[in-house]
Amino acid sequence: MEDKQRSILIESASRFPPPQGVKISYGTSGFRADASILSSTVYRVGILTALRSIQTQSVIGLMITASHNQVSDNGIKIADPSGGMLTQDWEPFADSIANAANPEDLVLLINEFIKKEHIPIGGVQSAEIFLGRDTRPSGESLLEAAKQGISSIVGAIATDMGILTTPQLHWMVRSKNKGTKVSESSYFEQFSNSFRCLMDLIPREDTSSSKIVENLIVDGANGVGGEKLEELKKLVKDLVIEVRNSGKEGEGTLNERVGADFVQKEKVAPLGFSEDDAGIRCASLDGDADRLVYFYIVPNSNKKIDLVDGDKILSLFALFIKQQLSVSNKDHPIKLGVVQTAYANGASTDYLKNLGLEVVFTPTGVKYLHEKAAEYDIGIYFEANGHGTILFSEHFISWLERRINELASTSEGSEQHKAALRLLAISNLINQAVGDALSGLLLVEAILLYNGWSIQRWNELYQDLPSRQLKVKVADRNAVTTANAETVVVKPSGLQEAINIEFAKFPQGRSFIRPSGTEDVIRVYAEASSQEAADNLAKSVAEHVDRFLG
Ligand code: G16
Repeated sequence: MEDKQRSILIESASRFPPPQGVKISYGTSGFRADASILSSTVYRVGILTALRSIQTQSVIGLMITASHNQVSDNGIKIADPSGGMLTQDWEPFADSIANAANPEDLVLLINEFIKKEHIPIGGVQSAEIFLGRDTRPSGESLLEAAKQGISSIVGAIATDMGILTTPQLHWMVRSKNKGTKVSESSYFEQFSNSFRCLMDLIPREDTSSSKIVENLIVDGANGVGGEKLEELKKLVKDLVIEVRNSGKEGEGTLNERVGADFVQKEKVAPLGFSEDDAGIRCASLDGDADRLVYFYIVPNSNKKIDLVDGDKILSLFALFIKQQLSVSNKDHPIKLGVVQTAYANGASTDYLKNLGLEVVFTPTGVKYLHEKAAEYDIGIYFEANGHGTILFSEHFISWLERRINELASTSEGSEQHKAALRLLAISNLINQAVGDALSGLLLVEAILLYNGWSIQRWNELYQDLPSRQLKVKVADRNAVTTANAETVVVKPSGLQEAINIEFAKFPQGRSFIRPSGTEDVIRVYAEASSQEAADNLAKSVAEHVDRFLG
């Protein structure tokens, strides 16, 4: 590293001292902590993104968000050139620089890394980083720290894209690197146009179906998603969407008893919804709008909800795609795969397998699911918490385009031709960079309309096994290590045996634990044949966690 570059780094790093006595770790989707201790981490991630941009000669994204966490937290997600999450190979470097004790140590680590990775810094190389942030009050000052980190690498520039959802930023990074125009309005245009395109391929008699004419009500978690959905809905005339908890003055606090994480984990209606909404199709976004779940309030039930989670969204998508594939193509072998995690309800996995689909499992975190889904011609991944998308391989899209041309000349307007066009429309409607609640919502709505289904009909695809999730606060969550896609505890020894004894007591019992990668807790999941049994199983497993680690 040249002297000039070294002294710029030493000088700027001295303005962002790391917090004392705290170890910061790269978690499920980046760094996350109380916002008050994050400036040095954000500054250092700014440096990392500049190095990644130089190495790949592509635009990289840096998003300031703590997604579903409470408003006082913040965090960083990083988008790689493809628009996906930062390559896992760089996570150890991210961890080590985040924890370097002083500017000299930091420069030493950077120097070692650029040598190992052959990253030519300090010269003529340029780098560009797109910055985005959600609506958290701490976002503005943290963004400034990111800019300072980026500008401390010679030749790197930061482009502030403003307040965005996380998937918008990922989409912008992907689009820019593919050479297409990038702005927020081009994002809205792409998704609203693709939605219209899919709607035009829905048989007329079905669109006039009276089964789902009622409005859709969306809980925006008092975050950035509600605001963006208000924009998008102006371009999507076929849908009547009412946005609540959109984060406007007086509407409530970000993620506080609202949002997809709250609705999915607690299985209760968010604030702002009442018995008057019973039976109506409702959806919930999380704080940075990369998760989507649906629900409806059961009439006369004291606001009890039936949750239609990520597993059911996955099932709806998988069923529709499978149907369209079988109509559009009889002979060409297409590799269609489904990716889930241990949180997937056992009933959803059975349903998907019964459809004849290949179902594979990865640990929690879109970085794992996305990577696995990319191995298929069409890979559909969803976490039960509502984070997911559908990936179409370039190879498959080329084949599909050829097929559409062929059908256009032999049987234009036939059902076969339309089914192939529908698949192409889906590939443009569903965000290919990362799970996106807004694009996912448009696809759900189009499929429901196509099928003429109410949310209740959709929910009947299969019946969820009752489940319960709990959090346990422990002294050191990193004391737990797991294997087999997080279904088995390896450490501390003896804990898995204790869990096995518990779930053997309950019919259809299943339970696992894992350290959260976004909060300082151990998560417990349990499912069983009745709600009472699932609750009891979760409780006794939580007690074991507390006994081993409390
Ligand atoms: C992030 C990841 C998700 C993952 C979730 C789990 O979500 O992007 O893939 O499911 O964390 O969190 P934990 O490790 O705490 O269970 P988000 O929406 O918070 O960014």
